[in-house]
Amino acid sequence: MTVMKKILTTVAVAATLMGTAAQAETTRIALVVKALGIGFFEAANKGAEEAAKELGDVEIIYTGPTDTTAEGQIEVINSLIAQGVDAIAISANDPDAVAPALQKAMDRGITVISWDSGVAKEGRMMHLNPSSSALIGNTIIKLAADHLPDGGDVAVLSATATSTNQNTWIEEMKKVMGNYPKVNLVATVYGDDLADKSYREAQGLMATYPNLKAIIAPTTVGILAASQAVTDAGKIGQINVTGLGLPSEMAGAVESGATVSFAIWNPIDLGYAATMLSYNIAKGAKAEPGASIPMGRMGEATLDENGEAAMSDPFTYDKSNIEQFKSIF
Ligand code: RAM
Repeated sequence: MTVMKKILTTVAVAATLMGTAAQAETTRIALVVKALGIGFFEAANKGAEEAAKELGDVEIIYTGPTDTTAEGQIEVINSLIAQGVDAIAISANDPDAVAPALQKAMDRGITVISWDSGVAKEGRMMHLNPSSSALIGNTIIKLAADHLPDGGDVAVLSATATSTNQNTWIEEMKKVMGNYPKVNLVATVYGDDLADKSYREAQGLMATYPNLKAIIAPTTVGILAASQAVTDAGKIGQINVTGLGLPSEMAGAVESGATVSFAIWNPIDLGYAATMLSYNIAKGAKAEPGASIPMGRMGEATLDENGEAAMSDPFTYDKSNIEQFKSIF
């Protein structure tokens, strides 16, 4: 090798090393969502970007499959492992199916947490619930029952049948149905967090249960589609659509009366908190029962015996406040 070539090679090697060093300083956190194109997760991503800006040395990789399947998420996880990200924060389409891929990620030293929709204990270091699951379950049935003084038939329009968060909330809701003896739960159907499938499922409910008085959709995609289906069927005032929605997406339904009221926590705060937790665990915070892990302006997450924590309480929106919130999330 000539002297010149040697110098050039040395420079190239040094540059590569420097490049690696510069890259290593940035913590890459992947926010894996149930599917792309869902407003709720886009709002959470805003919060993740806010946290990244505050932390300064963080890059957010916002990613997910095109539909709400575990298979799609497994592909995404495998590609993130190949990229060598520092942390994965996932809202899971199935608590068990994604666990082996996430275990592989943890074996490679990647920090893994779940948020919004949980992963089985062995597939993550901690899980961040938006709020107490019991409180959410109580809230969704109360929202329906409060407007049914004489009781009547209600049905649930959920996301996917394997979605951890919706299944937990529905279970919690069923535990307190006894408090509403005149309210009958006639069916639970699944719109898979797809607008068109949710719309058709809402139409199916109206056709099958002519006395239906309320549709409870504990999903932002489902509630929006159901309010549209009720509106198109000319059933505003007859069937109240409620559950969990985004003020920005539900303002029209509240105005028309298709939805009297609905609830949600702040999805921006949730994405922010999940990012802060991922970062702090990646930097050495121990995610173990009893631990309190800081989440920036959201305070601290204190982990219970299952390694779960809750962020804050849901808030109810109706005609009195929707205008104020519809431009925020
Ligand atoms: C949808 C998703 C998400 C859920 C919200 C309420 O956006 O299913 O997981 O938390 O609804």
